[in-house]
Amino acid sequence: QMKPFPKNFLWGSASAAYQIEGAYREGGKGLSVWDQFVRIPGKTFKGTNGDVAVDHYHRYREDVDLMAKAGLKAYRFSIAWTRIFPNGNGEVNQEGLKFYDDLINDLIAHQIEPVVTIYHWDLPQALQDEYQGWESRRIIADFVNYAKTLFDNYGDRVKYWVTLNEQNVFMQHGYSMASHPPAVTDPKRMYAANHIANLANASAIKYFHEHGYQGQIGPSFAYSPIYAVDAAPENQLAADNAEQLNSYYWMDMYVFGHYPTIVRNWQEKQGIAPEITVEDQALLENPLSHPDFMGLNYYQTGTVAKNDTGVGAAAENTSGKKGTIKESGVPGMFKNVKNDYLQKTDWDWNIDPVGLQIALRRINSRYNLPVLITENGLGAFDTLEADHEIHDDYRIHFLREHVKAIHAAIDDGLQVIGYTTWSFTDLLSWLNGYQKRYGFVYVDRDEKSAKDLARYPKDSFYWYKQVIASNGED
Ligand code: BGP
Repeated sequence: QMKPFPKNFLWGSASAAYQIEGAYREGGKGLSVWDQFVRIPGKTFKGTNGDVAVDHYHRYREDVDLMAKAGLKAYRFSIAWTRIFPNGNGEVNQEGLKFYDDLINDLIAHQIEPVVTIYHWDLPQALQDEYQGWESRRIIADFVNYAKTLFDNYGDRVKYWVTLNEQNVFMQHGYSMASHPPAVTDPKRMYAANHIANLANASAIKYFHEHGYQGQIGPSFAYSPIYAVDAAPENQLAADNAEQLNSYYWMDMYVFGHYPTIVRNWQEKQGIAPEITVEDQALLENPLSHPDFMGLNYYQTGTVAKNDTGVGAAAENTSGKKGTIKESGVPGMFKNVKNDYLQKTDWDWNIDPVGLQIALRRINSRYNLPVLITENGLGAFDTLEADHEIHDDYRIHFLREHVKAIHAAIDDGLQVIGYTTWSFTDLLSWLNGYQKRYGFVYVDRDEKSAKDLARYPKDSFYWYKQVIASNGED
């Protein structure tokens, strides 16, 4: 007999403002770095952007109705900073505040718990222009002021707050792979900006804890547990390098308030270590700055081998043509290799449900925090049949195996608060356009068949409804 899922388990789905809302110049919204970035030719798949996205801004009631039909207990969404503060700071935009106020009320009216992400990558362009965004310590006060505005306005109804979504991803893509704004390749700048993001994150959490708001707050981290390619000790060591560099570097800071020694040492040797002041240290080590839960975005695991040859960074597969990914790694530390035991998606992401159980175990044993799984899902090509059905058995299979892995972790005795899949409706994939679909609800963006962005529940929608109704027994 397995331990059951907790009674109040948050079964849900997730999204992010830029990927669903559209209405990029409506409601007094300011422009974000993404509004600008997508206009640079060649940056996204066929130049796709979120100007209209799936028009959730105008159709949120229809979307919330569908969530209620699926029986969702929770919905994770992000707030566009530029709707609240069009310039990142200064005057509050009442129309923006009202949009999320209405959305939150609508969710609550349908007994859906709002899980609110404060920052999901859409930095106000004004702050990038004014002081280079995350590269300036001035962002700390602006971020806290923005977060405080949300706590003050929605804190009576919102009990789960996510500070930063995937800091590791937006930093690495923005300052190392140059595939997200501000699209530079400079590890020194990356680690410096990342340190400032840590200070902003810690300051917002501390503010929340010090001011008596009810609820829980934490970051969402994109964690891909790492395997060694085999039992050779050098490869095992490389796996440890990768784990420290890719993941513990971020999660240790959130929870312990310091960076892992070996990464710090490695950075110092290359002259790319961020500057840490005595005040920073005090803030970061203050228990009030530490999260109440770890948000986990889990998609896949990685497998590595030693890297003496100096293989460096590579771009990711954004075409959906399987097998087009290039070799990559960090010279002297590890290189990413194929795992012969795992199948891959069309975008070359490893499919590994057991890896989710491993992720939950590693977070538990290193940090001993409850985990809210804030993202997990399968990006795939879907086919809309003539009768508007979508037979996504591959997605059902993928999610079912991951639900089993969560159940196994719960049976291990680990505390998992909820599971918000990526995503509820189809939405924009940052670099892969609209063809890479994740939703339970198909959104018809095909210009030939429909211009109206009609919503059609997929087979997985009805499957998930069952899972929720049976509290994970499926
Ligand atoms: C995460 C992001 C999401 C989402 C997801 C799927 O990194 O937090 O916003 O996009 O990945 O990724 P992709 O769209 O690249 O397939």
